[in-house]
Amino acid sequence: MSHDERTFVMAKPDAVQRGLIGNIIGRLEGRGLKLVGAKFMQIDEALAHEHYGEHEDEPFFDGLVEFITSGPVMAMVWEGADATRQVRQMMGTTDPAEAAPGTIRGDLGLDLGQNVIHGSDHEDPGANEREIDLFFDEGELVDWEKSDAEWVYEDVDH
Ligand code: IDP
Ligand code: MG
Repeated sequence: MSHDERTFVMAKPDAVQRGLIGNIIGRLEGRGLKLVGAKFMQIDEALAHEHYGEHEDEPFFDGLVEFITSGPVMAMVWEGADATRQVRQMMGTTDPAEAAPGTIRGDLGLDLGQNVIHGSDHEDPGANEREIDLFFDEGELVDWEKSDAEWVYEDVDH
């Protein structure tokens, strides 16, 4: 399996306000994933509508846009084997009240409307690349060799 799949991850405004950016980054780093882009930013209305366009007909859409634009977020791109699906597993289910202990939402949240983290949907092919393109210019992503790759992946030579 290739080790260079990229996925879009975001610490949502509640995570930023609650001082959980480091906790989230620490979990992803600890897993062996590689950070290749990061941007502390404020999402405006237009970007919120584009990012969550698939939900525009949902009753919760206006509240979702209000929440995601309510304060800064930490937008990130993480790389690794099966990264999109693996991050989704680490996030837990959408509703933190139902998310398994040990997952990010299951450990750090209680409320569906403020569920700490976004990660690209692995069941929506191309969502990861689409979201990365929406939030990052090519020049903002960093190609680099992480020196522990041989200790994360068995098929990388020591
Ligand atoms: P996901 O973030 O786990 O992929 P989605 O179904 O794509 O979940 O929904 C996007 C976001 O919309 C959720 O993370 C959550 O913040 C919000 N959301 C989803 N369903 C509801 C709901 O029923 N009430 C309020 N907010 C919701
Ligand atoms: Mg989703």
